[in-house]
Amino acid sequence: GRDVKSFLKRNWILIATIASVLLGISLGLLVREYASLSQLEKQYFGFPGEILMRMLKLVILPLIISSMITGVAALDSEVSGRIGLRAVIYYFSTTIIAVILGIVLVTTIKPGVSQTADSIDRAGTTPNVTTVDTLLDLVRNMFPENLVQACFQQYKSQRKEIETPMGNASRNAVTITFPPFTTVMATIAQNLTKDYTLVGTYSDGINVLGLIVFCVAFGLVIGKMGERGRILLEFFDALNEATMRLVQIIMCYMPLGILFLIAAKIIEVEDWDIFRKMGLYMATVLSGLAIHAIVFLPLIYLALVRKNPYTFALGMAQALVTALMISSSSATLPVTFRCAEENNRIDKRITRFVLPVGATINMDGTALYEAVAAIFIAQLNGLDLDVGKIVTISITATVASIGAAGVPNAGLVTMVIVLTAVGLPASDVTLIVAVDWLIDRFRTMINVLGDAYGAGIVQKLSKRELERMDITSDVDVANP
Ligand code: DAS
Repeated sequence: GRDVKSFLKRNWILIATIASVLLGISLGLLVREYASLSQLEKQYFGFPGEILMRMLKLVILPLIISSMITGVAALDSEVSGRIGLRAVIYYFSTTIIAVILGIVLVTTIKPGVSQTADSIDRAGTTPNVTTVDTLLDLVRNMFPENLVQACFQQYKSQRKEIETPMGNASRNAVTITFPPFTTVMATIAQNLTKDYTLVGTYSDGINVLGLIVFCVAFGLVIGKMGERGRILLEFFDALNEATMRLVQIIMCYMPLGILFLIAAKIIEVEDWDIFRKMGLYMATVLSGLAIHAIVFLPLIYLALVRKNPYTFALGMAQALVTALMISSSSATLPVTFRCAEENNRIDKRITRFVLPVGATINMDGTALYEAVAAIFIAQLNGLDLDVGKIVTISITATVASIGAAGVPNAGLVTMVIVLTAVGLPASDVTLIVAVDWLIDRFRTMINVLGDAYGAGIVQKLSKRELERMDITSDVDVANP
């Protein structure tokens, strides 16, 4: 009756999106079966999907700037320090849990033992990345030389200018890039494009971490400027509201965009029998992600927030489906904001502060995947890992997931760091490239889910501070 109508009114975008995923998959299979499209026609097919990616990419910059600045300024520095600390502790502990879960599964299921490395046809060639350079770049990019560079990190590493051929898939990519890995991704793209088009255009990648560092500093400063600061705050708050209205419009277009995005992907994939060879490896990663999402994250949420974790996850459904379709936590961020604030009623002073940071450094799905894939490759090489190597993998998988950008295939890129840390040939990353386009979707979904639970948990743990601020603050900027 009436409540069905109101349910449909509230959730029509989610229902339409899920329907369009199913439609897109069947459309893609039909086209594969009955129509042989030229390479160019395949690209045209994906065009509506490319427009969706561009729309989401477009709003990221105003969204991160306005949410981070107002989010930090709305909290006084001591409170934001405490909230930030809670968020970082949550990120670190859930990532460690995900890594341990991955290691337990891959050493139990042993997907790489029954095969050898040469039983799997490799895609592409070895990326040449050094950990030291990456780490140095990581620190350098936290302090961009100017705001323009912070926002539009022209694709060049401090070491050398690398030209990046634009792959077909790169047109669908999100260019929210974490430059050190831009460097690495471009290196890989340079080597892999002939067999495996690595997504990611670099001309206007946004250095998200540099932007976040700037916005936190800027937010803290204007938070202390009294009346004059308030004018700026009102501006950025209005910017945030305008951006979120834009997001609402983009979400109306989403079902159509997603339909063609997934259909084009289905059409584009050539090698399907790779799934047979990599079946056990994929089952290990996917079951790890499922257990983390269905057991561990909900348990932590239930223990700390004392509310039904699955109702919370249901509220995030639109963001989870989006992450599954576009493999990018950063580009899903606008939807993550809307679901967290509208459906799960999380306080804007929390979401604006923790969601952008979470989307950049909190990647449970990626960490689990890095651990599983590294040990899978060790098994393929007949290398049995002692405890020391397992511990090294746990640490580097955690670091690699923090360093990975919220862009497609970032986790594949940072895999090189984990492999080289345990003496495995970096070239073995090419053993898992062929199925990464599918695994990436699922780990991105778990990354987003982990960020969302994090916002809910940090809000609960910060209840006292928020209530005290509500009593004291006259005009509450973040939640008008
Ligand atoms: N696709 C990345 C993300 O957006 C995750 C990954 O590549 O591991 O979170």
